[in-house]
Amino acid sequence: MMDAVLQSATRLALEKFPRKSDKFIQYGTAGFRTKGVDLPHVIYRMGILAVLRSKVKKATIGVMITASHNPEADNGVKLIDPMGEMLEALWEDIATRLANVPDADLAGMLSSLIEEEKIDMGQSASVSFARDTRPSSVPLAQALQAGIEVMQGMFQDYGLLTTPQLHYMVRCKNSAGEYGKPTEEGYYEKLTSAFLKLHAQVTHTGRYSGSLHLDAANGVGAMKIREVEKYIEKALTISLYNDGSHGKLNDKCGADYVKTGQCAPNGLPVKAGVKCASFDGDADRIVYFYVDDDGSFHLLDGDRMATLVAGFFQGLIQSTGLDLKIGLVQTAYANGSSTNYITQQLKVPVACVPTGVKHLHHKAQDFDVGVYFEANGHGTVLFSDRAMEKVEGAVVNTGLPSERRAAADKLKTVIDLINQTVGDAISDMLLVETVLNSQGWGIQDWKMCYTDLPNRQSKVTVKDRTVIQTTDAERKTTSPPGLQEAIDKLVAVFNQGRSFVRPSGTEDIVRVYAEADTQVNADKLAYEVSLLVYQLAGGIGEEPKLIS
Ligand code: G16
Repeated sequence: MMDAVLQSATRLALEKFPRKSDKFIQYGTAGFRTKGVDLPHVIYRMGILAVLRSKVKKATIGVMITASHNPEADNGVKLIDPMGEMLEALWEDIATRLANVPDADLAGMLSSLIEEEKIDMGQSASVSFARDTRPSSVPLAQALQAGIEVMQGMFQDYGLLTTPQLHYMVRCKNSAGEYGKPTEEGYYEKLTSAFLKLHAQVTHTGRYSGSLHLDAANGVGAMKIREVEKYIEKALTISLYNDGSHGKLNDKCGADYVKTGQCAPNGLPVKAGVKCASFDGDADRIVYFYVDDDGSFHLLDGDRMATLVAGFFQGLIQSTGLDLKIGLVQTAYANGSSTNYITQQLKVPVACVPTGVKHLHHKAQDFDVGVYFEANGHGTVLFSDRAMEKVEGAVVNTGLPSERRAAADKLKTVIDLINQTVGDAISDMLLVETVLNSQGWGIQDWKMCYTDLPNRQSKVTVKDRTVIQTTDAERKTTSPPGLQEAIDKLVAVFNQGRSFVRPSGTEDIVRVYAEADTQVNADKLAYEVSLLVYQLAGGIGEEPKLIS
C-alpha cells in the first residue's frame, strides 16, 4: 500500500512536476525562495512533506505560497507547524533534502524518511494552505495540492490570505477553539473587537489622530485591509494606496522599500505631518513614517515599534501589580540607539539573535511577555502560559483593588489584539494605533522618544554567498579569512561606527549594514564595507557604489 503511494508520487513528479535543473535550493530564512518558474517541483514535494509532517504531529500543518517582500517574479513556500509557528529546524533540513533529491530517487528518499521518523502511514493527515497575489502562486498552489492528494492527505485551500492569517488559521485549527475561529471572519472579529473595546476606553484625545495613509505594496494586504475597515471605520480611517489595482507588487513601494531606501513609497501622496504606514507583499511586516514641513523623511521601523510596545506593556504590567518578566528580542540590525533606550530608559532586558523570525520567536518564549521585532518591521508579542493564567486570574479576582483588575482586563484585551503566531502587519497596525491613542500621541511624539543613529543598508552580489559565514548572532564573520579584521579596522575610524555583513536567506546577495554618527559617515562606512565584501568574497557584476 505504502509502496504504491510512493510509486505514484514519483510517477507524478516525473510526469508533471519534474526537477528541471540540479541547482541546489535551501530552506532559508523563510522557507524556499527563488524565481516562481523554478518552483513547481519544490512545491509539489512540499505538499508531500506537509502530509508526512501532519501524520507525525497528528495535527493540521500549514503551507504558505509567497515570496513576501521579494519582487513579483519570485515566489516561495514555507511550512507552518501546529501552533502557527515556523517549521522545526530538523524538518527544515529534511525539506532541503527532499527538494534536491533527483526525481528517480524520490520514492527511495521518502521511504527512508518514513522509516527514520517512524511515521505511521495509517494516521490521517490534514494540510491548510493559502497563497499571495503573485500570478505564479495559482499554478504553484495546484502543484502543492497535487502533492497533498497523491499522499492521500485531506486539505483546505484558503485561497488568498496574508501569511499571518494562515498562521492564525493553523493555530485555531489545532487548539480546539481556544485561540479563535479558523475563518477570515473569525480573525477579523477577534482582532477588531479587541481594538474597538480598547478604543472606547480612551477618554482623552491628546495629539492622537485616528487617520492613517496606508501603502499596501500592491499585495494581498490591500484586500484584507478593506475587510478590516468594515469593522473599525468609526475608530480608524484608512486611506489605502498601492492597493493592487495598478502597479506591481513591492515595486518601489512596500515596507522593505521604505525601510531600506529610507524614503516614502511611490503611489502615496505624502503630506507634511500625516501619519503613514507601509505593509510588505504578504502583510507580515509594517513600518510607519511621515515627512516634516521641510520635506525631511522620518521612519518608525520595527525598532520603534519594539520600544513603543515594550514601554506600553511595562506600564500596563506595573498597573496590574502582577509579577511578570518582560523581555525584548532584537537582531544585529537593531539601531544602537533603540537598544540603549530599551536597556537604559525602559530598563527592559534585550537579547540579540540571528535574523529570521524563527530565531526571535524562539527566544521571546524565554519571557512571560516576550516582545520581538526585527528592524524591518516584522514582529509580535508572546505571552507565556504563566502570564495568561496570572492575567486571567487577576481579571476575576474580586479581592484585588478595582484599578488593578481594570488594568488586568485591559491587558487581557490587548492580548486578543495580537497575533501571537507570527509578525502580522494588520495586528501590529491595530496595536500601534491602540498604544498611540492610549498615550494621546501623534506620530511625532513617538519619534521623539530617542534619536536613531544614522544608518545605511546595502547589497553586494557575489558568486557564492555561502562563502560568508557568521557568528555572534551575525555580528561577526568567520569566513572568508581576513574580512572581519578588515571590517574592524574600518569601523574603528568612524565615530559611533558599527557594521556587519551576512548572506541573505531570501535573496541571492550579501547584506551590509552600517551605522555611524552622521548619515555621510554611515553611507561611507556601508560603501567601504561593501567594497571589502566585493573584493574578499568574490564579487560579481558592477563594483558597489556610494549610496547617499
Ligand atoms: C523574511 C523573514 C524575516 C527576515 C527577512 C529578510 O521576511 O521572515 O525574518 O528578516 O526575510 O531576510 P534575509 O535578510 O535573510 O533576506 P519576509 O517578510 O520576506 O518573509
